[in-house]
Amino acid sequence: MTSSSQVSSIEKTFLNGRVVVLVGDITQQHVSALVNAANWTLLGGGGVDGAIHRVGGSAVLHECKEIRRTQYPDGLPTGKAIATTAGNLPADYVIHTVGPIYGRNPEKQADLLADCYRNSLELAATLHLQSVAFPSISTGAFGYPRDEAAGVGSRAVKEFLAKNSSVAEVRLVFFLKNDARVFLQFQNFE
Ligand code: AR6
Repeated sequence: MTSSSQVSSIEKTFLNGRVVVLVGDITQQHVSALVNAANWTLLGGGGVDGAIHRVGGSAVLHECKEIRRTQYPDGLPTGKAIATTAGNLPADYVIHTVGPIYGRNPEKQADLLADCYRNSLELAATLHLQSVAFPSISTGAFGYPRDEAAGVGSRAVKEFLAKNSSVAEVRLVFFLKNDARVFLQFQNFE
């Protein structure tokens, strides 16, 4: 039985259905890859990160630790993306990316947020993945205003899809209906 909080409601689609905006829980999305709004440690945290590790289980954390040890001993830089197993999540992979903390580097924060979307999608394409679900990166603990993040994120997704034909669906998942509403007001898809 699915509880009402687990039901995803589609709010709108763009780009001939390749972009789907919905209200739901990122950990309930049946897709090739879920994107995690991680931090540089890759060792978990609150918000999306906490939920993904909680549902994904120890396999996700184990791979994150291995990636830290072998590839990023100093942590994953902001804007970069790496992939791990999805453990018990209903996806094949988790793509972990680190969004910018709003206000810390004002001249670069929009580019860094765009990098998160671009690099996650490029990694998904390299892995031959069909569908990718994103949370609204940086708009929780990292404080990025939802209106600004909507413009930056949607532009980056649109630019990627214009030059890529292998990723069939990008899902943009918002926890609250009002967050999706703000996104739809400020998106750059149309
Ligand atoms: N499904 C979909 N969206 C969610 C969920 C969920 N289960 N939970 C929260 N959101 P945040 P950030 C929304 O804080 O701002 C962590 O501690 C939430 O409403 O998860 O990039 C990490 O370890 C918000 O709009 O990510 C980092 O230290 C959005 O997801 C730091 O927080 C992102 O909120 C990253 O902060």
